[in-house]
Amino acid sequence: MPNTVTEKIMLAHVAGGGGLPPRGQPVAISIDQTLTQDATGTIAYLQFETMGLVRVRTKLSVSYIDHNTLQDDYKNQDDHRYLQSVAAKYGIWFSRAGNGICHQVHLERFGEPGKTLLGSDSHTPTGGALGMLAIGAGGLDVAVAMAGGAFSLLVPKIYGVRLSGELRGAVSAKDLILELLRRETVKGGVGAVYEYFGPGVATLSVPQRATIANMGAELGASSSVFPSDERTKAFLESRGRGGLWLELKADEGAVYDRIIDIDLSALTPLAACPHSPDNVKAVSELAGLPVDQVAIGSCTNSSLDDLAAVAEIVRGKTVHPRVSAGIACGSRTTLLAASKAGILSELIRAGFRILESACGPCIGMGFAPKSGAVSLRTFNRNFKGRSGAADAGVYLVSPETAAAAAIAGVIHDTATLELERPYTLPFVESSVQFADDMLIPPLPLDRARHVAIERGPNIKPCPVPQPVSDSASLAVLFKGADNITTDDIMPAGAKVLPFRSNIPEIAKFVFAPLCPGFSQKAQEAGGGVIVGGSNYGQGSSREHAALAPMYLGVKAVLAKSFARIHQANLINYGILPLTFTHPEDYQALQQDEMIEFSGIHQLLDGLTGSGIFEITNKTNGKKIKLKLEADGRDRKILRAGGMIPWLRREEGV
Ligand code: MIC
Ligand code: SF4
Repeated sequence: MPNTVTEKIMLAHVAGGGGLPPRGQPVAISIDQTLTQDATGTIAYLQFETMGLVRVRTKLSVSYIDHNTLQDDYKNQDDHRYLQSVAAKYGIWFSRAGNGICHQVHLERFGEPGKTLLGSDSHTPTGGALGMLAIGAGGLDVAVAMAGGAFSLLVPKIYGVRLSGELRGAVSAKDLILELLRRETVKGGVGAVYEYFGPGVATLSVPQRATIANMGAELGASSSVFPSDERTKAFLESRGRGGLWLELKADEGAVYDRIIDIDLSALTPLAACPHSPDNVKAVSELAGLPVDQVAIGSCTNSSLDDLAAVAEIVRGKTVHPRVSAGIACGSRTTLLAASKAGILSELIRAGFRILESACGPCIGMGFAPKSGAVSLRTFNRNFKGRSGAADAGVYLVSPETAAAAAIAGVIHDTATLELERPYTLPFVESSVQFADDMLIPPLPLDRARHVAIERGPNIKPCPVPQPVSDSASLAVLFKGADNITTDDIMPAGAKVLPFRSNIPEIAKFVFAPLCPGFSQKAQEAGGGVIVGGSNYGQGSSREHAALAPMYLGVKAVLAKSFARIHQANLINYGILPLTFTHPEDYQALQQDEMIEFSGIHQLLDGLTGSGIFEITNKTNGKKIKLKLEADGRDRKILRAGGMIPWLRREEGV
């Protein structure tokens, strides 16, 4: 039977062997590699520690420091030391602060065609650029994978993206993914993998593919996958890893659930306007809009190719006086290569502020724009307030569009720019050298055993959920609209991120942007439920968006639909994910109303039932039909009170 690349990789990883179930059915796959970063890693490793192993059981696990690098007191550095000691003790590679953004470094240094990668970060699918099946998940799922457990998911639908033609002038890979976001929206990819094929694929370099695979996360997709071809081989060879290459392409006649055609030659420069990555407009429509800030970098657009494009556009010119421009290289390897190729000096000369190789402004860690700013960023998310300025308007654009605006001081129609690809790339590529000095390899077991874990005072044990009770009377603590992000539920930024290892403290910020006082209200009410619209929990993989509400007593989320990673996180922390079977019930149910649940245990024990049950709105006596979004395994996890109590019961962990 002909297979897609995604199916080939999944088939080779079905836990316990056997065939791949039909699309939409549950499957467990073995995980070759894991990655964590410092903002999600502390909880992941605190959970891993409770599993009592002496070493990770994956082929490769890497712990990156890239998010919490703004160290305005001891907390973040304490987290870094904790992570470094955990890595040393359990056989994990450690990427020190300054070495770069996890996805960029992983692509350059560890990515491998045909392998599975599970990462506690939603942009883990960046690895799909190399023909891997790379999936983002909550930290607890990654901890389980590090302990040798399989990863459970529903076999995804596969959307084939057939590329033809070639990118022209200043049009870049970013414009391709923005075009897809324009067509598909932020929920278009839920339950699916986007797999790229067709003659246009060979025209895209691995860094360009990485931009596309990275931002596939914004489509709500489980992953994005490219074939592994001659371009993949060339990339791996340029990084001294050519021996890992293997060819991977879809079989003739492979079945896609849908085919989306994109002619690369017909694309034009695009921008995602405030405050959603799918609010896409043509750059030509925005031309002339004054710009206050330009930020280049993030795991989406910080390759050498991207920096070379920027240098080409700003060569001999100066950043406009109205614009504050900053650049953060994706990795130290890239930064060194950019320096060697003269790209960095051109950027410094033009007036760019050089930020460290880390997530930085992408997650509100410094370089916040001015109030009411128009900020052009080459990043992947422009949710309201994420930049650190609540009233700033963030536009997501390509490095080419960002660079042109930095010089002009207004959005410039990049379609009119005369640019010859591939810029200075042949020279740049040949000058790439590995900068491995900031990567610490795993210690041998005999030395690892003696490592003591360093635990700063801000690192608190992870709270464990209480098993769901059979019946309850609960208040609707908050009702939100469609597309509530995990940034809305559990904001990030320089003030909040240092509490990622301290749940009681971080819980004080739950829903802070949308519902100030939520935390106190939830605790005073003795817990309750949250009501959301469709695609509830889109965006970041942060399990804190489930863990902190759980700590505050949230027992269920009632929504029109859920984003995949967040739904799994809710289950892992014992919170019921429930969908409305009638959309009008969502409209009718109001904040602060009381609802009555009963028969929950029977529902969870009925492992194969439809999951449909009724609750009563106590305020008006109305019945509401809900569906529990959980398969047999998930129901067992919920019945046990979450993943950790379930693992203890099942595996004696
Ligand atoms: C993000 O881009 O939102 C983050 C910060 O990288 C998150 C992870 C986190 O919240 O720590 C993600 O994408 O999963
Ligand atoms: Fe870091 Fe931003 Fe990428 Fe998240 S999206 S990993 S914050 S650079």
